[in-house]
Formats: sequence, structure tokens, C-alpha cells
Amino acid sequence: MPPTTRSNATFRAGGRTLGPGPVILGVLNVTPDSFSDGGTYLNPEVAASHAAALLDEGAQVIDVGGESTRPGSDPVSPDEELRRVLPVVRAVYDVHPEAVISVDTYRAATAEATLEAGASIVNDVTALRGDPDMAAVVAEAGCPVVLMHMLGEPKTMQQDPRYGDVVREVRDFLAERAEFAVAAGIQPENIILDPGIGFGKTREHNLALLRRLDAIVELGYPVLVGASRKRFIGEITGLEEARARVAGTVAANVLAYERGARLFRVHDVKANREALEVAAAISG
Ligand code: HH2
Repeated sequence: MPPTTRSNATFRAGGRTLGPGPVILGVLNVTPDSFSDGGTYLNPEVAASHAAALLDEGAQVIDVGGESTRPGSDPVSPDEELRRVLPVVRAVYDVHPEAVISVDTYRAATAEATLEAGASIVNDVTALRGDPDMAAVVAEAGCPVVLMHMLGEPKTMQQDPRYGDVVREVRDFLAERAEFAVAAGIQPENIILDPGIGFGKTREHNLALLRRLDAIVELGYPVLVGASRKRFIGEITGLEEARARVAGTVAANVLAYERGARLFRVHDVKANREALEVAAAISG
């Protein structure tokens, strides 16, 4: 039996209980090339002060990533990823030991080093497929892990992605990855699922997944949505500039909350937190 339901999706991370209400992950990209904030937070001190701002605005988790996964991007070397991420995790942890830090990586070595330095959630966009050692690192740490769906890989994933039934295929994939994780020794309570908005998906695929998010929520694990500033929002609204897509992001997240999502990975914490608090209050 899955450990959670739509209504009681709490989990422990970094000595804290997160949920059951909306949990906001503030994005901290330590990359030169992320699609909406690349190059801004490469310096650990600047990154730590941005983390402080995200926490002030109401983020419960800071999601630190060292490799852009935007469409068309190339992977960075494992050393380079660690060189970017580790000092930032240390700096954020030093200044805000109370903050829950998640690390956006599919590499076991990066996860292991950053978990030791104060991170307490692994956000793996490959759902434990990117590195054969990742499942063991997460199981050993006993920490939550985000298992995300992606079709293909970032370099080519947006070149004509196709599905028979996108909702069913993403749901079946996530169910299989959750089983894999449990078989590898990861506690069911530590599993979070994510449909991977924008990862090998057209606008219609993204909309179908958000519309039918209940199909993924029904798997019984907390569901994370990462729609923030993404291209499909720009396509709908005509807003070219990623930073301008705040209202569209809020709309996507509120409707995802209504369908059972409980974790939201966002760049614009304040607007999303306020909207999700109101959505939660209305939902009761
Ligand atoms: N999206 C991005 C990165 N990491 N992790 C999860 N779990 N879900 C997501 O939807 C997700 C993610 C891409 O967004 P961003 O970090 O803003 O851009 P980039 O990949 O260019 O750094």
C-alpha cells in the first residue's frame, strides 16, 4: 500500500515535517545557462543571500541545481557540477541551518557530498536512471527523493516528443520508478513523484498532464509540479520573457493544487505562496 493519500501527504526532511499543505521549493540555479536565471547565482555568497530572500518569501525548501536541463542543454562534467553546487549548499546551510535544502542532481557523487554538507532532499530528474549508484545513496541517507518523468534527454527531448497516451505513460513510468526505488531500499514515505513538465513534452502534453494530475496523485505519493516560468506558459500567453510568466505559473500551480499536487518548484516564491495559501484555504 502506498504510504500517503491526497490529503495526508506529509514527509520528513532535514528534521522537519513538510506538508500536508502546499510546500514551496524556491529554485536556486547555480548555472551560467539556466533558461530564466542563468549566471545570476554562481557566487556562493550571492547564492546564499538569494536563498535567504526565497526563505523570507515563504519557501520551505531551497532547490539547488548545478546543471541546466533546459531543452538543448549539454550536461556538465561531474566535477564541474560539484564545484558549483557544494559551496552553495555549504553557504546556505551555514547561514540558514534551519532551511531544508534539496539538491537537483542525478549524480550519486554530487548527492552524497551535498547530503553530507547539509542538503536533505535529492531531486533527481532522471528518477534514479541517470546513475546506477543513486538509489543506494538515497536509501542509505534515508532522505526524500523526487522521481521525475523525462522522455529522452535534455539535449534532444523537445525534438518532436510523442506519446500514445501521455497521462497513462507518465503515470505508469512513475509507478514503475517508485517500485524500483522501494526495491532498492528507499522508504515509501520518502518518495515524491513529478510528471516533469516540459521534459520531452509539447504544450498539449503538459496541459494534459496538469489537467489529469489526479491520475498521478492516485498513485498515493506526494506530487511535485515544476511549471515555473516554463515555455508552454509563454506559448499560451505570448510572453517571450521567462521572468514575465509569473501569473501563468500561479494559474498552473493553483489548478495543480486543486488536483492534488502538494509540492511546487518555483522561481517566484511570494506570488505562488500567497496564491497557494488562498487555494488551500478555499479547498479546506
Ligand atoms: N524543472 C527544471 C529543473 N529541475 N526538477 C523537478 N523535480 N521538476 C521540474 O519540473 C524541474 C526540475 C527546469 O527548470 P529550471 O531549473 O528553472 O531551468 P534549468 O533546467 O535551465 O536550470
